[in-house]
Amino acid sequence: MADKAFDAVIVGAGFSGLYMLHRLRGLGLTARVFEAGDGVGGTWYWNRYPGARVDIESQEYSYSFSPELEDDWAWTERYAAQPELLRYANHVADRFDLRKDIQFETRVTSAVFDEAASRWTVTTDRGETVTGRFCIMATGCLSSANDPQFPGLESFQGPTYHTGRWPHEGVDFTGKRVAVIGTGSSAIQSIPEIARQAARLTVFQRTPNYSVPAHNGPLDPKFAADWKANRARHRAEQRVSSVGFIAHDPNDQSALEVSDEERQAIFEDRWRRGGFSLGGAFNDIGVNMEANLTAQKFVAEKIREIVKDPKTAEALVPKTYPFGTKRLCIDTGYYATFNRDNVELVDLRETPIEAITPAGVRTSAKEYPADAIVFAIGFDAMTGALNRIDIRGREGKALKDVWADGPKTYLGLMVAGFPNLFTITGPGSPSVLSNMIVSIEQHVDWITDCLAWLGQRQASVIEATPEAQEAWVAHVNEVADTTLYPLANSWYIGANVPGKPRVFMPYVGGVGLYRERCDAVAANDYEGFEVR
Ligand code: FAD
Ligand code: N01
Repeated sequence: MADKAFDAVIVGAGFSGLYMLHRLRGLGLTARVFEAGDGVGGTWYWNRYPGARVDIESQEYSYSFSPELEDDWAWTERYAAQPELLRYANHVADRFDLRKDIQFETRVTSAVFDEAASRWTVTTDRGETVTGRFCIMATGCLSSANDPQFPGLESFQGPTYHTGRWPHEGVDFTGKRVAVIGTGSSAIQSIPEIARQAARLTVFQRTPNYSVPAHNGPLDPKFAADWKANRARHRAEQRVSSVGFIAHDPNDQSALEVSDEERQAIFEDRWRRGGFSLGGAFNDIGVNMEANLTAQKFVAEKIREIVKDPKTAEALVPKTYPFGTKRLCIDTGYYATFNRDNVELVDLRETPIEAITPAGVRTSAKEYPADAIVFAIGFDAMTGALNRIDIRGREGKALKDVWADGPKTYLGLMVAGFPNLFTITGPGSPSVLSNMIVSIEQHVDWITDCLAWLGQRQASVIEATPEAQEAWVAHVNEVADTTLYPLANSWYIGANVPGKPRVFMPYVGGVGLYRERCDAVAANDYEGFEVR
């Protein structure tokens, strides 16, 4: 790869980077993609822990930009597992001949805007430097794993794993005593699988999560046929929906306007359907605490029904934040796993972890022996991957300094002071509150249209104005404050990373409304942006 000056440099080869590259090629632009991993797929490349799979039904969680691609790919399960998703990402890379512009095993360490040349200089950990007129961050919202910070960690004698950096060759826990720390989505998916294999599993829980059964299984051929026959309509529905997928099936009734029996029947129906449809049961669960309490109570009863030991069941019932204000977990047999003789739950609210010891995990009550430890402790979400790159805009200002009090963007797409730098699914966009593939496609399409428009006008620089950015940030906060989301200590608000500023990062306004807003900005000659 001799050419070192590109129209665009893209960082990341997950679903965002792959589609971005494809669209830029369509514009006739040159691009280089840098990817830290040695393959494509992003999330599905890194998160190879047992049980990893989508929480949105496979057809919905797939690209829509190419009918031919949709025609020649058939999902095997209702919720595709990580290996199938990784195969899909590789299939896309091959089908559109994307690999030749992707440089793997290369981490971008800095991106610096040269004001005189209006170009980004991008440096990698291999010591090479390239330039691009545009720099597009496809670095992912959940790609920088939180490093475990427990005292004594280095003394542990056995292997340790982070769910977000799982060994490619897999891990055999047969006959082993395993400790899992964390009870978020990654833990909830992996715990039932590890429990089946390990001799003994100890789960260390700091905060219980709401989890709903996936009812996963082989893809129903009737469902697949319906999807195919009505695909155009389903795709259109996704794009205008609030969350980017239709299985959510929002019911426009208040939880408080129906009788207790009717409410129970609606919840039961959605529990039977599985997945996120429970979140769509009523229109006020996310905004009205009284309505939310009905959902909290419903799930709590389910947990008490499933888990036989009352003390364990009680510990698994979330009590400190409203239902749905952390991303709902979608599981296969999670709660029932605690009925197994070889599984124990340790409630860290009662007995916190004091240290990792050479032989296991010590809480304030006792030491739990372990041969291996799995850290399912999540990610420095939304800003982590960006802040780990030294990104410098006008006057050499560093993005992490500009964001010291929390991220500020215009539409989640650009940052004032950082011309020609785009963030795919950046903070301030619906991203993690949605079916991310739908949000990714929308951002990539918007950026592509924007670059085409700049080309037509022979303009070379686009930059968010500080005023438009302030107004957008105010809007994002205003909308979040009308909901119950800010009441949870979630990663949406940065609460999971010690010292991270507490700012509600994603845009709660909904995928459809957000799309309208972005389209209106573009139609209005990129209102809120300065173009030269
Ligand atoms: P990623 O897939 O995270 O890809 C970003 C890539 O950028 C990575 O490969 C990374 O190595 C690379 N990168 C980052 N920084 C650098 C750098 N400095 N230099 C070079 N390369 C870099 N979303 C859903 O909508 N539904 C789901 O069911 C769902 N399940 C998920 C399950 C897990 C376990 C996780 C962690 C996330 C899940 N998500 C889900 C969110 C998921 O991240 C998105 O759906 C989607 O895959 C994001 O694609 P992306 O390309 O934007 O980012
Ligand atoms: O991470 P998390 P994740 N000591 O941050 C605990 C997507 N995803 O990797 O809640 C003890 O949710 C922490 O406790 P607390 C999805 O968007 C989707 O599971 O901070 N415990 C929590 O229990 C998801 O939301 C799927 O008190 C510590 C857990 O670790 C996002 O990725 C699957 C701790 C971390 O949970 C992140 O999920 C996987 C400490 N020091 C991921 N630090 C699907 O189902 C943290 N914890 C598709």
